[in-house]
Amino acid sequence: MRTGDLFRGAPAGLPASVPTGRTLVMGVLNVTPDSFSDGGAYVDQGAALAHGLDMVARGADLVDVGGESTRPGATPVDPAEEIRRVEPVVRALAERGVVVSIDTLHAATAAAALEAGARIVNDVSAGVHDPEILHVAARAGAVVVLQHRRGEAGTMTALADYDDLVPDVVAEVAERRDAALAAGIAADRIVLDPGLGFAKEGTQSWEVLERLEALAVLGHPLLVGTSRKRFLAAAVADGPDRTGTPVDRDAATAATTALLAARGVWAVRVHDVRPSADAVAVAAALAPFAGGDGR
Ligand code: PMM
Repeated sequence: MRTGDLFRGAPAGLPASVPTGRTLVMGVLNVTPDSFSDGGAYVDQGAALAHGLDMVARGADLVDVGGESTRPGATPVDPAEEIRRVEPVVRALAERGVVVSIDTLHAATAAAALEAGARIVNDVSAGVHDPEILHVAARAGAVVVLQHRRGEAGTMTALADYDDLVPDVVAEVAERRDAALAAGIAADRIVLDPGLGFAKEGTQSWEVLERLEALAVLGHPLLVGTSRKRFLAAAVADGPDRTGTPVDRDAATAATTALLAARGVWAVRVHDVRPSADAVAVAAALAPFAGGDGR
């Protein structure tokens, strides 16, 4: 059983095939030409499907399909184009039994993806960009990931000025959680995410990551995305001069997965699935011996 300081159970409403006794690995499938680390690799829908299935073979429990890059300064995508990119990929994965999450800001895209078989709505704006998305998710009984951010992709980098970082993030997420409840989303279908790298500078992401207990206190399972993010660069082999590429941060990403799994987060969102699946397995192998007398 999970007992880490961040453990708040698992959201209701997912298929029984989804494990509940350990941290889940959510594989990232960006069907976009411009995501920060893998943009362009899976624009072709056949290649996207193959990559999604490959991630499952490598240990992904969930696949998060996105058709619009959320990186700072990314060009917004029209929902019609976004649906064209993601809907066939969601449907094909869901038909093969994959539990799919749709990473979108748009109610229309969420609705199309849910109709195509997605079970989770992952909105990095937590319903700020398009409030109707919360109603769409509520009607479908979907699990909803509410992520912290401020502003939009084009403005968030300039909005990292907090009175008191961790309490401010928690209060802002709590507001979005309340909006989700008001829209009719059941409390046990809400997952919270601190939004590392979203309106946060490098050291702020590290601080929020260390102090996640403050977010877990709201009582919902947590999903955390560290994968390949710039804040990792300051600590790892690609160095504080940040000359490395996002892929150079995969080992650091897996290290964060091990720590987060030991603490009991519900899920981590990663690009390189296998090392994180192994990190979760390592944490799970240690878990039965936690709380020993130290000898
Ligand atoms: N990060 C990105 C995109 N979507 N969703 C959630 N819930 N949490 C995250 O940290 C997150 C996200 C960053 O972009 P990428 O898809 O290019 O990695």
